[in-house]
Amino acid sequence: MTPVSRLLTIAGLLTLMVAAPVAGVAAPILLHQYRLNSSLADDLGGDSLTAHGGRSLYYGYSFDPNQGLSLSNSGISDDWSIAIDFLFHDPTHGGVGWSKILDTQDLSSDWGIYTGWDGELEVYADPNHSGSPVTLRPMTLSTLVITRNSSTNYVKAYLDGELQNSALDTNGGLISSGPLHFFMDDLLTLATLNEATSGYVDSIRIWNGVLSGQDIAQLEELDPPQIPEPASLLLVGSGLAAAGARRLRTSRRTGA
Ligand SMILES: [Ca+2]
Ligand SMILES: [Ca+2]
Repeated sequence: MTPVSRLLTIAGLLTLMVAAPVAGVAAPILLHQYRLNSSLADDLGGDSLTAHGGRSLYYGYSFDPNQGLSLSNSGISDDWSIAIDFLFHDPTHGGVGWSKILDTQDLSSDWGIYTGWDGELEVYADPNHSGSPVTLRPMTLSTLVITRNSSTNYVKAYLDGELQNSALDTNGGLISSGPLHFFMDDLLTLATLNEATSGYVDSIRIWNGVLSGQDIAQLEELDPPQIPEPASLLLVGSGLAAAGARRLRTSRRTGA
């Protein structure tokens, strides 16, 4: 067994642990897992992410507008799930525009997943879109999971395990053409708008199928809160602030 095939086997086992099949849809396989801890490498041996000007920190990746991450060959197409543990410094983008979280068409179209003017989560599918009833908190890590199901054409958005909103992607604007971009806008199609903002991403996971709501509710954060060794403090930078923000979120969820 080659190292690559062994890794794929590990990926298959991980899938069995977290993902049950949605009716009529093959069980999703975890294709890529990025912890982003001082590295852009894939835990499962796939392609590394490419950075576009941000900073790789001890616990994650910090970015200014349009300094996000990309993956040239994601291996997904019309059925997929993507989990992103991230924060925006200001999810409202100062009230002046949307901010793109996920682009599936090599920055060639406006379709994608965004935060909107009020900091809500926007599923901008083709030709429908919907905004979430809740808004993202500034400087607070959230676990966002997006799924696309080719049997229904629905794209669904879950925040911290709960379904928030969905939209019908009838014309396939959120089908992946291969490359994925995170936190980068399709500037070519909206040259007068800069639909991107600054933030921090803790981890990214990509499946080639549709996770169920039950799977997503049970999904654990990939990197639990960590306290750095004193010698590492200088390397942590804004990653430490992000860890603090995560603890705030945990407190809020438990009511503590
Ligand atoms: Ca755009
Ligand atoms: Ca991380």
